[in-house]
Amino acid sequence: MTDALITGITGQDGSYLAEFLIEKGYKIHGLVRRSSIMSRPRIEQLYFKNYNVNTKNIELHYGDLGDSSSLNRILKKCEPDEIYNLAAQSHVAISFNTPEYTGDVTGLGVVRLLDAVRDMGVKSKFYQASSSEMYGKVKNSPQTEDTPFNPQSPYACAKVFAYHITKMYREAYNMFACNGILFNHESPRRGINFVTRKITLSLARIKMGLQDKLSLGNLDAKRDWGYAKDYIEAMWMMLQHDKADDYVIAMGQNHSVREFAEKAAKILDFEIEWQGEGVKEKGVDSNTGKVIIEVVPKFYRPLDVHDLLGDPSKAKEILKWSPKVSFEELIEIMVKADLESVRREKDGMTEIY
Ligand code: NAP
Ligand code: G4F
Repeated sequence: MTDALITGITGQDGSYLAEFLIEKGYKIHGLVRRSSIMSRPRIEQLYFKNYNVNTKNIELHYGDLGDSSSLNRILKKCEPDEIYNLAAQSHVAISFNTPEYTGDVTGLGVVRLLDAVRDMGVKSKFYQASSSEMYGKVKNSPQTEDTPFNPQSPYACAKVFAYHITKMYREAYNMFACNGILFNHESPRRGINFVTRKITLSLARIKMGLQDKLSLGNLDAKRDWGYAKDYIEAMWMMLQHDKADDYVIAMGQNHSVREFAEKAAKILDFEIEWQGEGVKEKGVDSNTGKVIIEVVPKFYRPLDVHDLLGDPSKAKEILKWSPKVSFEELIEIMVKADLESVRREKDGMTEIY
């Protein structure tokens, strides 16, 4: 049996990856942090279905990327064949409020883990969750594995450090370590303060009469958005290849926040007509004349990344990876899941997904 350690197992990607690897017959070790509420909605169902005192197909271990001692202890106990480092303070806007913490966990956390692997002499393959955010104010478009980085946030600076230290450990210590440079990927499990999920959940709540307006920041930012379930497969593919390398994972097309909101609204039978400019801009539902989208300055960032577009040719050619879910299908999956969860919320049932 192959043992995999997933840091960030309680997050969007970690939860999908754990399901994917269990299906493949892996034993999963998940690193989890202590929190005051014992709630891990994204992995609860998977855990209770697969945890058994005898087989223990899934085991959770307390630790933190800020704590080397926990990383050493977990590696010693699990001796994983594959490590997927997905844990991070992953919110770009919040990284401006917590720059030092973000640098510590998202940046230094990676060298803590890599060095624990080196110290233990464990022969683990290592995946680092690198990000398109590293390209920042882009130098070339579309972005490939060779495009220079130009980070625009504490989060992106931390990810650039993590990218280089992963590459450096690969070269210096002959470790099988890969960077997946993933462009934005979304799902019904996306955190509700990322823009896509904020849009689909808020519009579903407006539709069901539980909310008046959706408040957004920069409507013109463009992202190359794909489906998280397609992207976690690419992580696994990188570690199955015979040579460790770095790969861009993207759809190869981008869209604005404005376009995402319009398409999500249409699925719910709203027709958005934009009126005004800048912070005065509003999205009016032309069927009812009601303002359902407003621009609120607090959602602007001190620096934003305006236009990301990935070129996944290398992953397509070498790993034979390709995405299955289109941009339009992704929006539909998210809107339908949120409408369903809001209906349950309205009926007084707890949301489970
Ligand atoms: P996410 O939903 O925010 O999940 C982050 C995970 O990291 C959670 O499980 C969180 O645990 C854990 N974590 C945070 N701080 C930690 C710490 N100090 N020690 C241990 N665990 C910690 O993120 P995601 O969207 O799944 O993304 C996964 C990874 O890919 C992240 O590294 C992210 O930066 C990167 N990435 C994401 C995208 C994207 O579009 N989703 C694109 C490129 C790269 P709690 O549940 O306890 O908070
Ligand atoms: O959804 P976002 O917060 O994602 P962002 O900043 O692109 O970061 C995500 O993708 C990265 C990959 O490139 C990951 F590395 C990172 O961990 C994370 O998963 O914002 C997308 C865009 C931004 O330009 C933002 O300014 O949407 C704009 N936006 C407009 N209004 C908003 C809002 N973003 C958020 N979160 N909330 C708003 O109200």
